[in-house]
Amino acid sequence: MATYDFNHIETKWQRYWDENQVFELNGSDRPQYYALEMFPYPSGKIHMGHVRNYCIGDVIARFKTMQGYDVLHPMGWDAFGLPAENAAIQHQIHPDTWTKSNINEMKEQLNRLGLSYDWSREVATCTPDYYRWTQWIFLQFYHKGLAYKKESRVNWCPSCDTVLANEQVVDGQCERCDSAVNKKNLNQWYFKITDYAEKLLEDLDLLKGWPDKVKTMQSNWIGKSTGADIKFPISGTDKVLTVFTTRPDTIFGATYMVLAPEHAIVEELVSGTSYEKGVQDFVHQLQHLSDVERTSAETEKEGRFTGRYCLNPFTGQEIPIYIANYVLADYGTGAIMAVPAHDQRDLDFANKYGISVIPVILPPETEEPYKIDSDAYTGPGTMINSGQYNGMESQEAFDAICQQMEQEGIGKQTISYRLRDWLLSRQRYWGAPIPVVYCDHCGIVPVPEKDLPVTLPLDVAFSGKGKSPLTTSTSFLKTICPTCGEEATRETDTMDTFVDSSWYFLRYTDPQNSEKPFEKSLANQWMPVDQYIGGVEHAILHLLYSRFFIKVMKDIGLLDFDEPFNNLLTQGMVLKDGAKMSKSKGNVVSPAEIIKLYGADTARLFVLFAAPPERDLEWSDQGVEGCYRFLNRIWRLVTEANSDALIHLEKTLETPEDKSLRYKIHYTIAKVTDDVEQRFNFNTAISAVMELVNELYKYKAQNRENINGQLLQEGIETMIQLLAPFAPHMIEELWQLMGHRESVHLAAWPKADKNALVKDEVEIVVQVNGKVKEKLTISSNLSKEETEKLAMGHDKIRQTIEGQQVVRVIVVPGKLVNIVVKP
Ligand code: ANZ
Ligand code: ZN
Repeated sequence: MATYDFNHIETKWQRYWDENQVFELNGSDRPQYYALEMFPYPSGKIHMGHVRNYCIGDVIARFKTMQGYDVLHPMGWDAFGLPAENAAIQHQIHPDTWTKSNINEMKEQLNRLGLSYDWSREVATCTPDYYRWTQWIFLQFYHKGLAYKKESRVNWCPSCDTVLANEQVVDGQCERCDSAVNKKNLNQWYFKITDYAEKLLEDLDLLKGWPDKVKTMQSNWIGKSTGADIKFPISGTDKVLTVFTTRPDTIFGATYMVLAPEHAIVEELVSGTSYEKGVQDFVHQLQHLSDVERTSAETEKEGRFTGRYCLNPFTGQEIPIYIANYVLADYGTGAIMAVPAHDQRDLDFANKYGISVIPVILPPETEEPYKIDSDAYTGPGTMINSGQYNGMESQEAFDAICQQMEQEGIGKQTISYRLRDWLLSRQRYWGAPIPVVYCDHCGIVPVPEKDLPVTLPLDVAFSGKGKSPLTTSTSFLKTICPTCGEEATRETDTMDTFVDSSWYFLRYTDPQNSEKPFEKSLANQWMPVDQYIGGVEHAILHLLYSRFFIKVMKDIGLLDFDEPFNNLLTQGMVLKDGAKMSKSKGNVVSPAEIIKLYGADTARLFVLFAAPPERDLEWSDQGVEGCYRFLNRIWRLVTEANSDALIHLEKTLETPEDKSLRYKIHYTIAKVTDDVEQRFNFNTAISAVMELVNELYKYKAQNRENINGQLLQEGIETMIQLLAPFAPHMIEELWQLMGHRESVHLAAWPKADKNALVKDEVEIVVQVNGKVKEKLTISSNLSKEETEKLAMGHDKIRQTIEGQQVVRVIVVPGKLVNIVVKP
C-alpha cells in the first residue's frame, strides 16, 4: 500500500482537471449557480487571507456542482492601481510588465491550491479589451448626466500625489500610505451617486442574504436624515441665510448661527469691517485640516464672530453669526442654527464664547426651572420657552413648526444624505483613461464609442512627483477634436480603480464579447451573483459602488435586475498570536510554505476547519498537523479496505452494528449537507466526517465474518464524497482507486436515506427526584405507558425507590423518565 504522496497526487489531478476542462461551463440545461469571490489585486503573492477567501468559495462551487448545478466560478484581476506605478518609479519596470508578471505568479499559486476556476473566463481590468468597456460605461453615464466635472476642494495625498475620495481618508490620513491628507482645489470628474441615494437605501431591504452589519454600515454611510431648511434674514441686508437642521422643534432655542468658514457669503459679510482680518486668519488656519480632524469630538470647538446678526424668525430676537471649525461647507447648506441647550457641539462653543443657552425641551419626569450646564439634552420631551408651542410633545411640535414655516414661507421639510458624489478622477497613469477631449471650440467632447479604447501610451515618464505621468506623453496628449476636427487635448486623469471593480462580475458572464461589455441575456441569465464572498473591508465602498452601477445599468436598459449580489458572506480575518497576519507585525505564515510541507489539501482543510467562515481564524501549527494526520487516516482506511478486499465481502444478515453504521452514514450525509448548504458551517461539517471515519475504523476492526463489505464500501464512498469539496485532490485519487472513472467532482452529491435515519432503539435516562440513576436502551416505538412500566420495573430503579411513595412519574418519550418520590 502506497503512502500518502500529496505532491504527486496534487500535481496529477491539477493537470487532469485542467486538461479535461472539468470546471468549464458547457451550457447544459442544469439549473445555474454563480459563485464569486472578490478578485484580488495582483500584488504578486497570495496570503492566508486570500487562501481562506478562495477556499470558502471553492467549497461552495464544488458543492453546488455536485448538487447538480451548472456553476459559474470565475477568477480575475483588479489590476490597475498605484503599487504598479510605484514599482515603475522605484525599479524602472513598466507597470504593465510588473502587473502581468505578478498575475502569472499569483495564478500559479492559486492553481497550486486546486481551486475550481473556469480560467477560460479570466479578466484583468488593465487590458485594453476590458478597460475599453469601462470607458464605454463611463460614456453611458456621461450621456445620462451621471458623470460630470466640477471644481472642488478635494482631499490630496502629497505622498501619493493624487486625489483621494472621502472614503479613502481614514482619520485624516491616506488609506494607502498613512501620510496626512490636505485639501486642494481641483477640477475633477464625479459620478452622481447621490441621485441614487434613496434607491440604494431602500433596496437594502431586498438583500435578505446579506449580513445585517453590512447593511447597517451601508445605511449609515448613505446617512439619511429628515429635517428642515429654514431661512434666517440677515439684519441690515436683504439677504437670508438658509440652514439645514434635523431639529426644527428646537428653533426657539437657537441663540446664534454658524457658517462654514468656506461658505460663499462669509467674505461679503466681513468685507471692509474690523472683523475681516480675524476671519481671514481663521480660514487660513483651517485650510490644512481634514474634515475628519475638524469635526472629531476631541477637537476643541473654535470660531470667530463675523460682526453680523440674523433674526430668529420665531422669537424675533437678533442672534450673532459666527464661523466655526465644526461646521462643514459641503453638508446640508453649510450653515446651521446653533441650539446650545440641545446639541453638545453648540453647547461647548457657547460656553467658550459666552453665548446664552436657552432650554426649549424639558426631559420627561423633570420639573422647571430647568437649566443646562455642560451636558446638552438631545432627547425628546415637552416644549418650554417656545411661545404657542409650550406644553406640546417635541415630536408633535416638529411637525407643527414645519407646517407653520411652510405656511409663512420661512422654510420647508427636507431630506438630507450624508452620501457625497463619487470622485473618480485620479492624477495617475495606471488606470483607465477618462475618454474625453478638450477642444477650444467645442469644450468637453466625449470620445466617440468607435474610437475606444483610449489606450495608455508607452512614452511616459514616471517621476513620482509633480504632474500625472500622462501629461508627459505628447503622443497621448495631442489629438483631434471628434466634433470640429481642430487640435484638441486629451483628459489626462484616469479613473478610480473602484470603477473597474464595479462591473467585473458582469464581464465574467460574457468575457470575450468584442461588441459590447456583455450580452444582456447572459447577464440576466447568470446574475445576480448567488453567493459573493469577500472581506468585510469592502462592506461599504466596493459593494455600494457595484450596487449603484447595477441600478444605473438597469435604468439605461443594459440589464433587468436591481441588485448585483443576492447573498453575501464576509469572511473573518486570519490571525496569528491574536493579531491580524501582516508584514508589519512579522507574523505571516506563507501559504507556499504550508503547501510545500503538507500539501494543498491539508492547507485547505485547516482554513476551513479551524473556524466558521465569518469568524476570525487563529493560525495554529498543531491544527495544521491535526488536519494532515486526519487526511493520512483517511488514506489508510480507504487504501487498506480496498487492497485487502474487505469491501467485497458479502453478507446478508444485518447485525445491530450494521444498523448503527448505516444510521451514522446517513446521519452524516444529512448533517454535512445541512451545514454546508444552510450555514456554511464547514468546521462542523468536517467534524461530522471525522466522526464517521472513527465509526468506519471501529466497524472494520470487527472480525471478518461480521463485516458487511457492501455497507463498508457505502460508508467509505459516502465519506470521501462528502469530503470532496474540502480536500479535492486526495479524494479524487481515492475515488479513482475505488474504481470510478468520472471525476468525483462531477459525481452526484450523496442523498440521505430517510429510512436509515429512523432509529429502532433509543437510549433514555431514568431519574429519581431529578438525579440520573440509570440509562436504558429501549425500542424507539414504545408508548409513554410502556416506557414508564419498563423503567419502574428495572431492578436498579426498583431498589432505589423501595419503601418510598411514588408521587408522580414524568415521561418524555425517547428521552427520559423522572420518578418523583417521598419517604
Ligand atoms: C439645530 C439643531 C438642534 C441640530 C439640535 C441638532 C440638534 P445629521 O443628523 O448628521 O444630519 N449641521 C447641519 N449642517 C451641518 C454642517 N454643514 N456641518 C456641521 N453640522 C451641521 O446632523 C444634522 C445636524 O447637524 C443639524 O441639526 C445641524 O445642527 C448640524 F438640538 O440644527 B442641528
Ligand atoms: Zn472641437
